[in-house]
Amino acid sequence: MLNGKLDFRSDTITEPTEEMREAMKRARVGDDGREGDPTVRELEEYSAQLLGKEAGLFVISGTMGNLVSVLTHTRHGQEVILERDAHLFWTEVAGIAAVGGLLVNRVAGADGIMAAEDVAAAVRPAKLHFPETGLICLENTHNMAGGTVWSVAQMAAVKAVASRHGIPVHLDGARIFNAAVALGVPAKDIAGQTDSATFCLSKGLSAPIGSLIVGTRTFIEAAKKKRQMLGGTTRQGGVIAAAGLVALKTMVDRLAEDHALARRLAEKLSSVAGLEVNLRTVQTNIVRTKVSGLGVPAAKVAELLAKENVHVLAQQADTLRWLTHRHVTAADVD
Ligand code: TLP
Repeated sequence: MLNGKLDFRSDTITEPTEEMREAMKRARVGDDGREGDPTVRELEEYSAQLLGKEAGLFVISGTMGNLVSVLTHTRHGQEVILERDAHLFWTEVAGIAAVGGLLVNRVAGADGIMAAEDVAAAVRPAKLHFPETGLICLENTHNMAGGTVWSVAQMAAVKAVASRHGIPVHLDGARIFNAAVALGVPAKDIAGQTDSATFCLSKGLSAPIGSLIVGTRTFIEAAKKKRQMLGGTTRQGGVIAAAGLVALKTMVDRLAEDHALARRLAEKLSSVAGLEVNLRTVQTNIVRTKVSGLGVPAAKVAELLAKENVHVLAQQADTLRWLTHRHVTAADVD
């Protein structure tokens, strides 16, 4: 329950903890566009170390993190391979096409997971008429597939294809810590399969603002320039980075509770007549329910539920999305 609402729309609605608010108040700051902000730098270094990369870069959102990363890896006119239902394709306002001049090549995955051979088949052969494949993007966990998790081995198989062709791989790891908790591995094992990764502080981890890009030092230096171009350099960013450090140090392990609650929710919803729940894809904190059996569009169902103080997202015409997070309890689910 948050502000009197049963709000399952997204984990992005989570509010900063008291410890985060205290850390924000006390944060040491500087001008991050000049000599640097010490707290932003600490967050960047901590993130890089956590994900096993050389360097990190603070950005305002996951959308900016993905765009900056894609721009840094590619050149205008190249093609990017991504999964058919990638967040980068559906819900990032075509930034990579509009700003990056990139063509997208969508590969259909099973529950959001692309098979390495399908990725290999999508790589463009060197031919006069073809664009060059400039990048492969993965998403772990996969939002539209219902929070599904790529195993480290599945990612490694795609990375092997990419390496064979000399193509870099970027990870949209907005919810990488949900994936790590679900797999029971450190997040660096997941990020270790890609050249760069973006992850969010402001989803299940409850920080108010912010995402990180991690990669090699050279990559991050180039990414800094793209971030500046997009107007993303902060000044006294330490005020928000301080909350991000608390998020990484105190909020990761508890994601297991969100996963258990999602399972409980999915099982209960699956017994409701007219709803169809694919329990196989309930692997982290996302539950998708098809409402076709109710004979009304998802948007209408969401509207009616809101009247009962249950807030959900109509993610597709026939599908509702429910997310569990820190402000949802077992009693709320029941
Ligand atoms: N996802 C949001 C919405 O789609 C707005 C949500 O509620 O799930 N990658 C993935 C996989 C994401 O789920 C999101 C946000 C982003 C990138 C973008 O992050 P932000 O919202 O910080 O720009």
